[in-house]
Amino acid sequence: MTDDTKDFAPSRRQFLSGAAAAGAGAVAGTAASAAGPDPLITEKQPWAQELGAGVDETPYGLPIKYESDVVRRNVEWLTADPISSINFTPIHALDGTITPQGCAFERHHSGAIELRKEDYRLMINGLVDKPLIFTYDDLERFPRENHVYFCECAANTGMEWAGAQLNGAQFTHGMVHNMEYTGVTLRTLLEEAGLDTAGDLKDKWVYVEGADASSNGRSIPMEKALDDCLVAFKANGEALRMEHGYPVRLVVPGWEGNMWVKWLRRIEVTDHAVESREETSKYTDTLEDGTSRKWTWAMDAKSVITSPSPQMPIKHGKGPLVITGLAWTGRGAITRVDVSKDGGKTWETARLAKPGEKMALTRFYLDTTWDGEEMLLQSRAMDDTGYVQPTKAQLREVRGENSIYHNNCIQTWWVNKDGEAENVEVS
Ligand SMILES: Nc1nc2c(c(=O)[nH]1)N[C@H]1C(S)=C(S)[C@@H](COP(=O)(O)O)O[C@H]1N2
Ligand SMILES: [Mo]
Repeated sequence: MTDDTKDFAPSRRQFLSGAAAAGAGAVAGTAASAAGPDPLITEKQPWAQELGAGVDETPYGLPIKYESDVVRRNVEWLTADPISSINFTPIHALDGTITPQGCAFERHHSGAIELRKEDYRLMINGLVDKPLIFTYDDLERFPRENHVYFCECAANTGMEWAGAQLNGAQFTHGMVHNMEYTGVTLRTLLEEAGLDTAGDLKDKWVYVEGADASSNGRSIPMEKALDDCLVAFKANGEALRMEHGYPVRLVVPGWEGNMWVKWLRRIEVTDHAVESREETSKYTDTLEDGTSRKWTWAMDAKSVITSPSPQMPIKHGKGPLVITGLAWTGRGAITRVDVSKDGGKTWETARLAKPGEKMALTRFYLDTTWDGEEMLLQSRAMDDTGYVQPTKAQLREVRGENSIYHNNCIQTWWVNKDGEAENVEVS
């Protein structure tokens, strides 16, 4: 122990336990005595000698500049132009489950529009007794609910049908976000428009449209519309961002993102599915036998390891390692996630940060020790319907080689001895 460190010397008790633990390889820190003088400990740093920023400098805070790489990213070759396109949530760099709006993926068919609350109108028409038009202020006068839900684009992981394509969980799995929504139930508004929700609603549908040029019209069976759909105007406590549908979007828990109509302008009650572009030529799955499956609404159970992953290499060498990731299911709640280090030969059950919640992201951790050897990392989710996330081979048996959407297969990251990870496929 030098004079430099004397002010910061650990107590004898701390020193002993620290040293013992380090010897056993169980802690990730360095015993203070062994480290030698560390200027960050021993020397007074500039930030302790100067004044910081005043409270008037940042009326609305952004992430600190050192986190400037934690941003949405797009893949240029995916779409012809950025107006009808997609970008990806940096899930590799996030933790917990809530996605900040500022980095939650965007998917637009004709760009994000600026629509003032004053100019906002929502019409309910069709097979209702009392067609109605709501202003934004009107919506705020109905009883509100709060729910956390994930929203996943059906095209998430779609590129991977062709084999391992994109190097990063952000790009393979980042068309998903998870927010706490505040809104009025769709049931409340339909009842206000005179829909007899106790009557015969078999074969009834709602057709929902947005105010943007694409309109993104979708048909939703009445049973789902009355079950848990929300007409939402807040996300994570604040107004929706423009790109997520400000001022009002539809939330369709557990079902494919395309149905979550943004800038919601019209809800028509019908006695048939409209069979719009978005539910016929798009978002439909071609199967192994060449036929196309008509509707695939609920997103099946899925998971991905977010770290380590290609954008999150292991930097610390062997010893304690936290493997973490996200799991979700559109059919209920996640009950269990297993992690494999050997490409699916053996599995260990991960720890769920919290019990899985319905139609929301679940964070899992495997607190483990890395021996410094190569790993083929995989995660496998299970939900409360008993469903187990399939391998890519199992999915291909049903779906053939011609699929784009609804790829919920097990993802593999190959981690080399340097701790770098790469997207690979194991058979
Ligand atoms: N009005 C409108 N709603 C829309 C879209 C759109 O282009 N216009 N895109 C849909 C698609 S394909 C998805 S995956 C989700 C994405 O929601 P986000 O941009 O908030 O992530 O919005 C859906 N709702
Ligand atoms: Mo989508």
